Amino acid sequence: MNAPASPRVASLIGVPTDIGASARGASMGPEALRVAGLREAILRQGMQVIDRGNLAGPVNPCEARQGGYRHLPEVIEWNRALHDATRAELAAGRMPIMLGGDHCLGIGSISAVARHCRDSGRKLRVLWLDAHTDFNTAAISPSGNVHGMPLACLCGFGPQELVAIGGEGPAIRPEWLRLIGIRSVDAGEARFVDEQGLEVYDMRCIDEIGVRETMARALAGIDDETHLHVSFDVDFLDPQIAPGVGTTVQGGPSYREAQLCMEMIADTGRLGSLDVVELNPALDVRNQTAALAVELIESLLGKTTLARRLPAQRPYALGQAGAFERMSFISSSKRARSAGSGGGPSPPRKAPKTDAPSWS
Ligand SMILES: [Mn+2]
Repeated sequence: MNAPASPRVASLIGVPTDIGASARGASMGPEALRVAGLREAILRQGMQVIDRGNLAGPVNPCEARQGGYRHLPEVIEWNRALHDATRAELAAGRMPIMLGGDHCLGIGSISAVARHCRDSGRKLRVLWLDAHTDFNTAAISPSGNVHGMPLACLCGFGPQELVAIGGEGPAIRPEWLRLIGIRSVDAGEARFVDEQGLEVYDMRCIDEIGVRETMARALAGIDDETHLHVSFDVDFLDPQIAPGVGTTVQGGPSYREAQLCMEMIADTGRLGSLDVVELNPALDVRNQTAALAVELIESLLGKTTLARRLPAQRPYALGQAGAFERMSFISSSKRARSAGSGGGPSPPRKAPKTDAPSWS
């Protein structure tokens, strides 16, 4: 039995809070994404959009750490509201798109997605696009900010109210996670990531094998029974193209690398839910980071430059022949063209199917 593919109706859930962050301002993220044309971008991809407006919750009291956490009661309240809102959209067969807000909100959205998958017998794969691993606990976090802890909480390491937000026990298992774009990890956190065996594709990995191979590996094993959740922290992107975030880290994916990432995710046809978090309009320049996030979301939902004829099966059927071959053909014919400079037209050259890209 084939599970239905990606839902065709998206529900926008604004969560205007920076309760888990150090810098203020991510609370303005939902409106910045709307102003940048998110709804229109989704409509262009042939989907319907329901904008649920913004959830309500406590203000940010800007207090110091207490018992290991900053603002834990408020973090719990916001995440409970988001959990319930996300569940309702999933139950109605729609694709919840959470407009953050800081990344502590991944607890509410992903716990709801995990619960939905449990109840409907689906597998879950979570792609965590981020400069940071967000795998701190109160014991090892330097700051106590919960936006550095959501993955640990989801995997069972955190305060009970967050760990069990979606029912008893941890929401997810570490082996369902793929972390991509990582380039800033606290020392204790790095040890914990290693202990728990998280599958991390850091920037060095991307430098060495390229985005295409990285994504092929991160998406491997996804099938028709998989619900794919993308948690897109805008600080994943290089700060040169995305200055509007509170925790910029040099050396992130470029514009084209980020686009390829999104396009390859779209090609799976399995996207079921999405978070867009940590966009901070107070630090942005003329809303450019919001506009870029919207562009990338459009690619994630299937925008392509040309009509692509991909195999009916999952196109990046990861490891199978097909789309990768075609891409090799494109890149090798481009090389053939650029190599043919100088006198006269270059001889026609048919790229061999087996012409492998240079990084493989
Ligand atoms: Mn994050």
